[in-house]
This record gives sequence, structure tokens and C-alpha cells, in this order.
Amino acid sequence: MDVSIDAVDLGWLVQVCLVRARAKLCCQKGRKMGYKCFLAYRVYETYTDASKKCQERGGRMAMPRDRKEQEALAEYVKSVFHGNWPVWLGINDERSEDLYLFEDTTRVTYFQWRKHFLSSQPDGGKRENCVAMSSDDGDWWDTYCERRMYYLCEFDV
Ligand SMILES: [Ca+2]
Repeated sequence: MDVSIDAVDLGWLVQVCLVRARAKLCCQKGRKMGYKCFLAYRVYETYTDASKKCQERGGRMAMPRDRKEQEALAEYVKSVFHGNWPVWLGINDERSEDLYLFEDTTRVTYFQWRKHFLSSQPDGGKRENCVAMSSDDGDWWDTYCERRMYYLCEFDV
């Protein structure tokens, strides 16, 4: 490819790579974990819009399914967003309070809620149904879905 990687949209590049089966190139900017590539977007979106953007790029919102994926994602997010920023994950309990589902409607079984004597998450009840990762420590917070923040997509590689 003649185009510089920095100059093209990474989501699009991932799709091109899928066709070409060049998985290594596909995740050059993101973080490869098994067969998925996590990619952070430094644009503020609501949960719903972030979900749409990920799908438009041929992926989905990030779904850390176990401790290994959570740790890889947390480390990546920390390296991308310096300081303490909330970043959307593809997890919500909109359908049924306290029943957390990924974007593909499978149940979340590994959780990384922030547990601290000052603020123990989740604490928003029915007002806060979407889940964000904190960029400094990778902990999860429930928050209201209309909030606009950075977000994470994942792509199959
Ligand atoms: Ca809730």
C-alpha cells in the first residue's frame, strides 16, 4: 500500500487487512489481544453513537471478556489517554437493571468495578446504565449513557 498508515482511518485499514490477512499490520496502532484488536478513539461520543461508529468501521465497542483482556485493555488505555479519563466500553444494563450485557448481548462474567471506600461502583442504579473504563487504573464505572466521552472499539484480526 502506498498510503501512509497514519493518514488512513484505522478502522478502514483493519477491514482492508482482514481481506488481505495481514493481521500484524492491522493492529499496528491498537492493542492486539488474541484474535481481537482494541483501538481507542479520541473523540467524544454518547454510548449509542460510539456503538454506531464502531460498527460503521466494521467492528464493535470493546468487550473485555476476562482478566487477560481487561488487563491488556487497561494498559493500552493508560498509554493512550494520559491522566484520568472515562472511556466507553461496550457494556450496559439498559435492558434489565444489574444484568450487564456486552454489545453482542452476551452476559458479562468478569467485572472490574472500582471498589474504594469513597466510591464503590456501580452506584447509579437505573439512572446510569452504561459502563466506562477509567484510563488511569482501568477500573469500571457505571455512568449515564448520554454522556459524551472517548471510546474503544474492537476488531477481529
Ligand atoms: Ca444501571
